[in-house]
Amino acid sequence: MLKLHGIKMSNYYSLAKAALLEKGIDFEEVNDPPSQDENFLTKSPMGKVPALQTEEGFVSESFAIIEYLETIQPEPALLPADPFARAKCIELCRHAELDVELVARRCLPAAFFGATASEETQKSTQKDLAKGIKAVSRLISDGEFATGDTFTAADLYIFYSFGLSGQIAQKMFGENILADAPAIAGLIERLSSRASIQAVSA
Ligand SMILES: N[C@@H](CCC(=O)N[C@@H](CS)C(=O)NCC(=O)O)C(=O)O
Repeated sequence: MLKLHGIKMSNYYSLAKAALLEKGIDFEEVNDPPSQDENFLTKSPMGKVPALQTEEGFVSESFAIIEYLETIQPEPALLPADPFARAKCIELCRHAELDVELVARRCLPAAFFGATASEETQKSTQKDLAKGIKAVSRLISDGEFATGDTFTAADLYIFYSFGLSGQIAQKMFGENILADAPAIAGLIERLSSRASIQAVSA
């Protein structure tokens, strides 16, 4: 059986867990915190979670995990079959992670762990975050889900990237990152009642 290694407070672990639940694949959870220990690095070379343990070995990086799950169990699909629609879905996943979540993370140690973020870091984070949010706003559909009328991996990336980023921005800048992004706010609201996401949050 597949084993998902990581910690429940990680948004990427939550994302991978929600993907497994969406697929209806049996899996076990292994509480395994991020670490730079040699043993952990053999599972996840950057020492990050999640890592998925398969019969053939470990896979790190949430998107690689989703791709793997999609291949071993194509239905229900988390990535569209049509090549262009698939590329657009992945484009949205990447922008949510790289241009929203990773930008906000620059201030994560200051927001939650008592570190200091320089004025310059705070300014560039706020500026780049606004840019990333606009990019996601431009790309999301006006349908029920991020890419249209079907739930995809893009919904997972948006839900879990914006969740953490919103908390960081609120703490650091007293800012609601969704104030000028009503379509994303509406999507996240709808997604929060999705069974897989509710099960992960429980
Ligand atoms: N790009 C990675 C990001 C994973 C990630 O950043 N995980 C965080 C927890 S949410 C982590 O393990 N951080 C520990 C560290 O950075 O050393 C993915 O998609 O899986």
